[in-house]
Amino acid sequence: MLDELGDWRKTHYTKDVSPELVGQEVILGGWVRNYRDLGGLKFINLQDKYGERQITLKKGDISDELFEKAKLGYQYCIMVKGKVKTFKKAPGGIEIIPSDIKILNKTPEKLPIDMTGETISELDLRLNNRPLDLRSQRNQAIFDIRGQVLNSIRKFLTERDFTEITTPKIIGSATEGGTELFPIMYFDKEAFLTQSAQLYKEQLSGVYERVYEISPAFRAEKSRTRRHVCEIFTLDVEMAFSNMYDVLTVLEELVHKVIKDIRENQITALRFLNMENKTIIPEIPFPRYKYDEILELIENKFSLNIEWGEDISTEAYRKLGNELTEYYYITHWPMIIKPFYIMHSKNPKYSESFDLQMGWLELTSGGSRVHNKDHLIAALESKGLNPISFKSHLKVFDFGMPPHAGFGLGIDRWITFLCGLDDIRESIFYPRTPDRLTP
Ligand code: AMO
Repeated sequence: MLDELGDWRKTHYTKDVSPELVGQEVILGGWVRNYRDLGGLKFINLQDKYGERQITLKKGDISDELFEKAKLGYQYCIMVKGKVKTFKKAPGGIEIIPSDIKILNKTPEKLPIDMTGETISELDLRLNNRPLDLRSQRNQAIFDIRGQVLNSIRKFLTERDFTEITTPKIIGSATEGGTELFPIMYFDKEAFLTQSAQLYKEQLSGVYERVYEISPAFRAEKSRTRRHVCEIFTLDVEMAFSNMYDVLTVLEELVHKVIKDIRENQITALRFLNMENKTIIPEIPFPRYKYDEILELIENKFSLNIEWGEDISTEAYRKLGNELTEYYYITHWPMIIKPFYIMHSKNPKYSESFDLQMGWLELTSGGSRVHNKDHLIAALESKGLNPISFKSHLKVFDFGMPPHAGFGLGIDRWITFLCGLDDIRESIFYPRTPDRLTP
């Protein structure tokens, strides 16, 4: 028999149970992180979204009926009414002496994954049981940092006159002309899931000047690596009356501020993930290397040959990451490997584009955009794309489109790095990969 919620409501979260409350009655609710039955003494570690508190049941001090009832299992959902007491040996120096407990839901005796914190179950198994897995302290730390990053980004950009936008995720034709699109049925027509907010953010920079969006994008890449997923979460930024150099400055200041905020507000999470010493507020400006310089370095240092105009291989990036261990920019990529909307440099072989790297990992790409309609049509054609398919986008460039520039930052990749994770899937509540569509 399970108890009903009835008129019980939480009076506090575990984090709010402070020494000032000693002697007072509180109602807490959450899950049993740990349960120890020592005969005449039982300890419950009750966890909620913020942390945990110890509930102590001593035979004789509480009613026999309650002592008997408190036979609990890992992750039972319970509520506890009780008095706050100081107890040096308890975590946080406080314990709760219960007067009543409600068992709101039970769990099987054997849970599918380890919830004791003693071992970490295998990732796929954890992902199969994700809502349970997310209650682990490790995941609480990861998602506290993820929440902090999103909050800090919003605050930073709002303070700098950026407007938050939201743009369609169902689109009629390819955004970037790539092949990595998921087709869907849109009533009786074919449509696609968007691969990027690119074209819409550009359009809206012609209205609100400085815009950003934090949203999912869909990449039908069959890449089974520890840094690729099919549903990504990106920060898209676009700035009118600006070029690549303005964007480089905003982006490095944003990275600097977000990491400062993490250090200030998430030290417990960082400690839990063993990232306190590794999370260093980076100095700005970040070093800037041109694509040609990077190619030279790769060739001279690692004797790896990359043809001019080719993308940098994973092997080369890995080696580069041993050499350049901080945040840095790679700018002026060859025009031939950049999308149609990227502006060329003075020397048209090169583009006004950049990637932000953290060691070997690419976190961001961006650049100055083409804002002249005729040039944009020519750029589409040079990439083998049909301007007719981009008719509605091109029309916007008849209406006084300002020069603009921007970037897209992969939030999941950044969280993976900031939390020191081995696999990007750990940074996402419900990751989507070529092999995973549930839960
Ligand atoms: P890009 O395609 O480089 O640029 O994407 C931007 C950033 O998103 C992340 N990312 C991914 N993360 C995980 N799994 C994937 N499959 C994946 N694909 C991309 C990376 C990458 O740097 N429209 C441009 C941005 C711009 O120019 O504003 C774009 O989408 O961290």
